[in-house]
Amino acid sequence: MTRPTLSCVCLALLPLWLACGSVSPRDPVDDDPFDPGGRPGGGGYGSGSGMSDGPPMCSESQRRCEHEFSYPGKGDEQSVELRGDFRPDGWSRGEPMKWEGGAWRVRVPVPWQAKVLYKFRILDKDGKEVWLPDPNNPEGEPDGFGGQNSVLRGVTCARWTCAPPVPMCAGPTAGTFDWRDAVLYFVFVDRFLDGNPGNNAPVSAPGLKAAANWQGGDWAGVTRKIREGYFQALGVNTLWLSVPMDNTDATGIGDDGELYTAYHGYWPRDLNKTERRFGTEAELRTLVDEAHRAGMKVLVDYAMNHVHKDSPIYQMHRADGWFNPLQQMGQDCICGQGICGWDGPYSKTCWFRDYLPDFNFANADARRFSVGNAVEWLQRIGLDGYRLDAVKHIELSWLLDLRARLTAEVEPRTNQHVYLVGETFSGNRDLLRSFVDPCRMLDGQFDFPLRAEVVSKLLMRQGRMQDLVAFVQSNKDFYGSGVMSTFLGNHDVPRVIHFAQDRPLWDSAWAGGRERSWMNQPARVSEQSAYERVALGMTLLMTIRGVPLIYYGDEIGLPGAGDPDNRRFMQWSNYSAGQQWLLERMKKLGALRAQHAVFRRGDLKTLSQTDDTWAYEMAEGAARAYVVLNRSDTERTVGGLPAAMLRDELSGERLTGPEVRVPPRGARVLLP
Ligand SMILES: [Ca+2]
Ligand SMILES: [Ca+2]
Ligand SMILES: [Ca+2]
Repeated sequence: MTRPTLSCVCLALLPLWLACGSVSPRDPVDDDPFDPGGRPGGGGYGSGSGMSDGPPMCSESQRRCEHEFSYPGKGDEQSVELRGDFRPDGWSRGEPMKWEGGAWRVRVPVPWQAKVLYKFRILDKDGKEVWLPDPNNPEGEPDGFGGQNSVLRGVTCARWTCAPPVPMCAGPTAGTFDWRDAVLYFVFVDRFLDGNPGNNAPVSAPGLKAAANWQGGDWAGVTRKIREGYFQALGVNTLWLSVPMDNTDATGIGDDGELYTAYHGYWPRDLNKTERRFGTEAELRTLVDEAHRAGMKVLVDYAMNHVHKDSPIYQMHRADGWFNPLQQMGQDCICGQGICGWDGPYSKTCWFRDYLPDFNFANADARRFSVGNAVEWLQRIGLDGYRLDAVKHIELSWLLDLRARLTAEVEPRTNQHVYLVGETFSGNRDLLRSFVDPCRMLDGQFDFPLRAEVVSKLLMRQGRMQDLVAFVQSNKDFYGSGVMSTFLGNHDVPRVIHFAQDRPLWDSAWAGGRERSWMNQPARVSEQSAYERVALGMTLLMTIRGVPLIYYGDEIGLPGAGDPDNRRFMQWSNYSAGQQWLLERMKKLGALRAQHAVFRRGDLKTLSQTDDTWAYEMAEGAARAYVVLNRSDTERTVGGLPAAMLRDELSGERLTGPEVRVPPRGARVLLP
């Protein structure tokens, strides 16, 4: 989608409180092909009620005055933006300015008689970025990074507008927790730690193999690891738990012809109950409370697309339009079969399997039920957000409704933006981006396209490093105000360690690896070099923006081919030297990211690149950090760094720029 520039021409034509104030700089309403037409509420200033002669009625705290900001400039700048606290997310999301009458200008509503801090973010004609205070405003104060913010004070006006009485979405960077700071760990509950053998209940069925059966992991086990500080030691501050809702006891044939149980959580049955094999609802609450006490957030997987056919909600509504019929266009419409492709016209109405009835969210009652169920779980358990499964297979209205209800009902009570991260398993960045809009839809998605680039260029050593550099440069602002989750592995792709072997087990980063899921399964990797390459990939993800995701076990290079072999039970002891080394390196990277905001929020700039090496700077305000990656199997000397003494946080060595040596398959994380 294109990003319309905010133009305030409309101010002359409409009453102020209906005009530009409600339009955010990248509001996609007009050109979003997925937009169903209505805004679900929240979202901005000035959705006030009708016109009158005088100013509208509202308390002073809600009054807003139009104020024109201007920056003299030269007129040859690529762009100039206003940044500041004139709006809750105004520091992270700028207001584009327009060149008019010899200056860059923009009019925005500012709070009545309040102090407003602001700055201009300028991209000059060469694309260089600078942040400057207002040269025409003598009043400023230190910005905490060695520079100055400009200060605007006490603006009042005769014709004010009113901030909406409805709660406003502040976005993922505002609130008590800035989601850019999140580091995520995916606990695949059934396979993590068995904290209570008393709730184990594997299914017995002829032909059912252990890898497809329940294996005993539970919430008590996760809680134990929170108490032991396992996640915190990795720098993890957010957990993603597999689906907690009751799942069926039945077995079903998977798309590979094998018999499966619902150990993964994606066959929900009673949407009002927790899964007994994972523990009681009280145990889930204990887990969340313990996580919160430890300063961690908790997301759970929510599978909204379908239920299992045993589900009471399906039994009640199988014939009244709540579910798409299995028969469509004269065939059983199973996703991926015949006319019912995973993409295309039936992608939202097809059934994943013939025992997984597909919700029809075009039906308002079905949608209200399902969105209400998601809101209810969030509030009842005290969750901080959702990982939303299979986003491209549901009607967009579901997502719009969920976000609107979270903004209106949940966030005002928690003063915390609810993080929604979606799964859209695709390399199509435009498709991924079409769902990313933190105040209307998703905060972010799992960055599958980035994963493919990192795995192929850093771990498999395909192509050239420059290809990865170009991709990351083009990707870093691609999703606008979205906060994407970056990752190397998850439960749908082969274990990352095998892509990093001296001879990778597959020749494409997109390989599913399922030909080895049930036979010829890979053993634990012995070569140290593979662990070093995984660490190299994680060094990149842990030193650039995004929410890095660690898939359980990847911190020790757990082996496994495609689904379900990539979901082996977690290994808690008897680490090999390579595993132990990787675990220690992951802790180091986690600590560095936690200590230095520049990695989480900074801007990336490439300093040098060759076929095998890459040096980049991360900068935020006055803070600087430098990262150098070497994917080759020989030591390399890499240039482009500052000619100064730098400390390598990974090795503890002191090095002097502008050139530094980097070990084979190694990295430097340098601080001044
Ligand atoms: Ca158990
Ligand atoms: Ca169950
Ligand atoms: Ca669907």
